[in-house]
Amino acid sequence: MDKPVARFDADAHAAEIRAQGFTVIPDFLDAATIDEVRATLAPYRDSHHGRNAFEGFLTERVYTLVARGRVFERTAEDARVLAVLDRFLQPGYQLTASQSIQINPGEAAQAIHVDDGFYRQPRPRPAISYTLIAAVDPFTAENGATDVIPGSHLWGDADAPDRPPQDALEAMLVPMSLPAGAAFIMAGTLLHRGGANRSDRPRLAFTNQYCEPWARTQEAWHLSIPREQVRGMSPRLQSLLGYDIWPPFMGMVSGSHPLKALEPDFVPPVVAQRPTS
Ligand SMILES: O=C(O)CCC(=O)C(=O)O
Repeated sequence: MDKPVARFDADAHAAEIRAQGFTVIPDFLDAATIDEVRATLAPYRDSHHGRNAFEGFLTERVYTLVARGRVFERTAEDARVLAVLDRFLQPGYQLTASQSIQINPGEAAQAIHVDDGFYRQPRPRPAISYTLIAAVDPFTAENGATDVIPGSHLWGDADAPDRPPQDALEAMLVPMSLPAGAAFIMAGTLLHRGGANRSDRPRLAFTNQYCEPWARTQEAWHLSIPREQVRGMSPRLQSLLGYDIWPPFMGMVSGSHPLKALEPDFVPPVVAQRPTS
């Protein structure tokens, strides 16, 4: 990250997403940033193991990653990523998820899925969310690289006549082999899965996901990140975390702009205006 945005061709990346459903940013994290990511995550080792096959019983996740250190604030508002997202999502789009994903040795492949399946709208349709996955360790076919099905973002619903049958999907998966520091952005409509880790080392990655400003976010940031901490974040990140309005007034707090709730002396109107008798 922190590469000059002027040399970054957001239109070319957007064209790749339109054509195949994903695009790679080869130099997303430099070596110093990778070190910072590892150091910031170190205290959370062994803190959250998957509780089901989807999270992955041998997979460790750190949720609310954006609030776990400055490096994750910076990566969540990386100018290159936002430039690509600007080509798809409406102004005021939100961060919907931010987590690290460490797939440990022996982990099985995840079920094939899409990331914007929460929004139960008929397909084919534009993606309602976009996912960035950054490779902190190199991604290989052996260690659990994300597997994707190129072009599947254009498919209809699971029962659409033009869609390959479920049992044909596995053969269509392509592992996203990436060097450490690379990242890819995919449409929320692209079929993919976390791969099986058949190596003897963990595969560390993190993901930031973004959704339309009118869509419900996966994480309720207003509850998971203390307001004192949000106050110290950049205005853009505050907006990504929902301290913003989808005009004319979606996201309001008792009739006011949600940024008002970040003022140090803010008292919720339901408290300030509570009748005394
Ligand atoms: O870790 C990965 O490569 C992908 C994980 C994933 O798709 C998910 O957890 O939804």
